[in-house]
Amino acid sequence: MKIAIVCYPTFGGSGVVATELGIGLSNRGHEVHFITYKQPVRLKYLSANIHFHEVSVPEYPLFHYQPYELALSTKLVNTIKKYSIDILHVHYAIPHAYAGYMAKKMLKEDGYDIKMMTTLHGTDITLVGSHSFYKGAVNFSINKSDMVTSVSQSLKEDTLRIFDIKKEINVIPNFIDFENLNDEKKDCTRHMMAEDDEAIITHVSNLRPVKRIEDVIRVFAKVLEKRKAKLIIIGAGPDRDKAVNIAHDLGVRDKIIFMGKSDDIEKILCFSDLFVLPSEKESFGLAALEAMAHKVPVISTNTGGLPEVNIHGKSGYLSPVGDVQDMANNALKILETPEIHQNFKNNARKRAEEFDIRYIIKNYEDLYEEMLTGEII
Ligand code: GMT
Repeated sequence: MKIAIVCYPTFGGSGVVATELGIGLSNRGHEVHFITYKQPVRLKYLSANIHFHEVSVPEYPLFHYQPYELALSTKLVNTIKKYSIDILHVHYAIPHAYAGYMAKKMLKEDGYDIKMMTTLHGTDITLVGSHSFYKGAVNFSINKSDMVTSVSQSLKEDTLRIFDIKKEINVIPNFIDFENLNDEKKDCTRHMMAEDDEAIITHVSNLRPVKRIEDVIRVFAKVLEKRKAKLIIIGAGPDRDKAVNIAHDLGVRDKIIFMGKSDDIEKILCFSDLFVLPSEKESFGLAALEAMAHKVPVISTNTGGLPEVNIHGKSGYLSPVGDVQDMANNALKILETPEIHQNFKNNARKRAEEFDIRYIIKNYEDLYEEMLTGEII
């Protein structure tokens, strides 16, 4: 099949999932065209089967906001026609489903019937999409998609509760490409980050309020009351300074390494002892799944889709949002006994293997086929 993928090219989870999916599809012989404003960060190489088409929006003094959706739908129409694309797959509803639908309508005028799948990722529904500024357009474009998927059961339920959706929502969870994980080959330079007797706790996110970065620091400070540890924070975002201030106030700043955005998350995860994700909302928690794939147990909240990924008492623990004492107790339960820690590490990896791309990708292929033929595979 020839598949056009629209996504955000940044470090966010939806862009990562879209890129890994495109790479996976190309490995299975499909021709994949990424259409977005920058080459996706996880897309390291292009090949005969993987193409990238840049959407540019020239500055014009009259525009206070550049009309990205307009440029995107025009680019979609041109690319879809030029390469005879079969499927348009947009990730993150805002504004991609809306721009995709415009492209679909324009193509229809020329007698070209493109099938469009929209994959909902989380904040496009729970945080941004539900805002009254966007809600009507998001509702409309989800209903106009030929196929809709969500990355967890919890997100499906949120979507049906928040919007007036007339379409079936298919749940296809996020995944890990274990073949390219290379976990054995990474140089695990633990000693550069911490002393041998210090536990390494890691957090990866875009440091937005929804991630509750202050809770990461508070949990860490409580762990430090009982044992030696280091905290590594990977990612950049608006709450970074707040996190630094809280760390100073709690007297733990010198035990925290802020790494900023990184392409080397795998290298850090390979020597991490624990991963902390205390989010307010989390439709899936790809960062947690990536940690688990590297045998890192997860201390998370029980919000959204996290219980569908992290199994309480097996791959980690779940706590109510904001309950830092419970999260710290759980962290210590795992870190204080080597046998328990080893058990959780093994369970985390085993659980992550259930999300192997080899099992998940077929679900997308079947739905593409269904859109094209009308037959349920
Ligand atoms: O919240 C983020 O870190 C970014 C955001 C995105 O769309 O890029 O993540 C959402 O999609 C991810 C991939 O499907 C999910 O794993 C995240 O749970 C989800 N974030 C939220 O729901 C807050």
